[in-house]
Amino acid sequence: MSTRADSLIELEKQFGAHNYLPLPVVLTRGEGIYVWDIDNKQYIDMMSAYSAVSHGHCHPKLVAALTSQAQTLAVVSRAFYTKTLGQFLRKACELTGYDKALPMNSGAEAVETAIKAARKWAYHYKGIEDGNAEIIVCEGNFHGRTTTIVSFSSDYQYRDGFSPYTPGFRMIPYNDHEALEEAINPNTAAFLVEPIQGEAGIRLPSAGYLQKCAEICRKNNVLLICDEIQTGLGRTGKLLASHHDEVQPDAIVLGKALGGGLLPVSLFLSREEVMNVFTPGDHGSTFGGNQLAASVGLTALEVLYEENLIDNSAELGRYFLERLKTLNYPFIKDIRGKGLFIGIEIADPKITARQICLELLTAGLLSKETHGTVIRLAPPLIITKQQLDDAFDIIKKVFENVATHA
Ligand code: IF1
Repeated sequence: MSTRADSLIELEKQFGAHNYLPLPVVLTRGEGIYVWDIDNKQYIDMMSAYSAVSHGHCHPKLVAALTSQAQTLAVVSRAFYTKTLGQFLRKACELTGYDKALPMNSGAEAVETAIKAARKWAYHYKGIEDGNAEIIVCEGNFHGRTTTIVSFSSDYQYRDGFSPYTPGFRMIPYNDHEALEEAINPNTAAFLVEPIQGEAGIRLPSAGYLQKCAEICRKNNVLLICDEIQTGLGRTGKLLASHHDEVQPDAIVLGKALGGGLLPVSLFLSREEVMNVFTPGDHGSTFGGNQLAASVGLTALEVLYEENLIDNSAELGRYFLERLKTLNYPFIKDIRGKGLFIGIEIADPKITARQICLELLTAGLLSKETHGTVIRLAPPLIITKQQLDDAFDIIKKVFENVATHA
């Protein structure tokens, strides 16, 4: 690594909180599926900022929307109406089949919005006594980092030291619809679930799991809320991962790619009855739904269809997964995924996923481990077959190397 890169890393370490352990590379430029570091070395980005960069880096149409909007009007707060917000929300509702949407910025804020909506809905419509509403969540969940959200994490590190925790959550195993049925009681407001668990290691539930959950929720008048922040907007080869099970949840949360890789833009979407629990002053955000975000969000949704990114994710995801499955090394336990959302699980305790990610980095490919054992591959959805073949060659070479040294 160059001394310039070294000194920038040191600078971040000196003045930044140590709440991350980044791979040792300083990125300075991005275009499409590629990024370049400060020494002008090129990488294929197979991580896409955890799916936030599904449209690719610095997409020209999105950058144009961003810059022209920035030069016209960016932020006025929700104390006033603007030109683009309504159009953005209409597009999001029409595409996903919901009546209404509430804009926030980060994913965690959209999840918080979902929690508030579910609770208020439960008090208004289910007649649950104030203070008693419960939300069922799954082991291995990841929904963000706020104090309330980490209160229902099953990951020790995400919670440790951040007590007291917000009550009102009940944990059940993932991919177990019977556990859901058993956990529901008269105080249950909602079931919050990821259609595919990302952080837990690209965990795919059995086919039909979400469908069964939807039936159980409907039967018990419990809201099914799907966190599509990472799995939504084409990542898994459908607009929403819930669609693989032909499920229309009562509500969803979107984020990440909704901001076109440029801005934090998130939404809570639901039916009229649920959204109507919010009245002026109940909930909001200074930046949520600002003109700049609305303009980029609207364009991000348009580009998804104009460039056929959802079908590309489905087709190339299938192709890439098949190719990856030809990699037979003893240190690989499992290769799984849907669309361009793929996890490679490492079996050998002597080889960490991070170590492989470091070697992939050296070989010119960005990826990210999760839970020490899974390498996450989630390239921009604009990637081509040829580019995936290039990525495959790098992965194969690195795996070959790891296998001979293991
Ligand atoms: C970090 C993981 C990914 C999410 C789902 C809500 C949020 C996220 C399903 C919150 C965020 C992130 C945040 C990022 C790492 C990352 C992550 F490894 F932690 F699990 F993507 F896989 N729901 N995911 O995945 O959205 O508030 O961050 O906008 O460093 O914490 P946010």
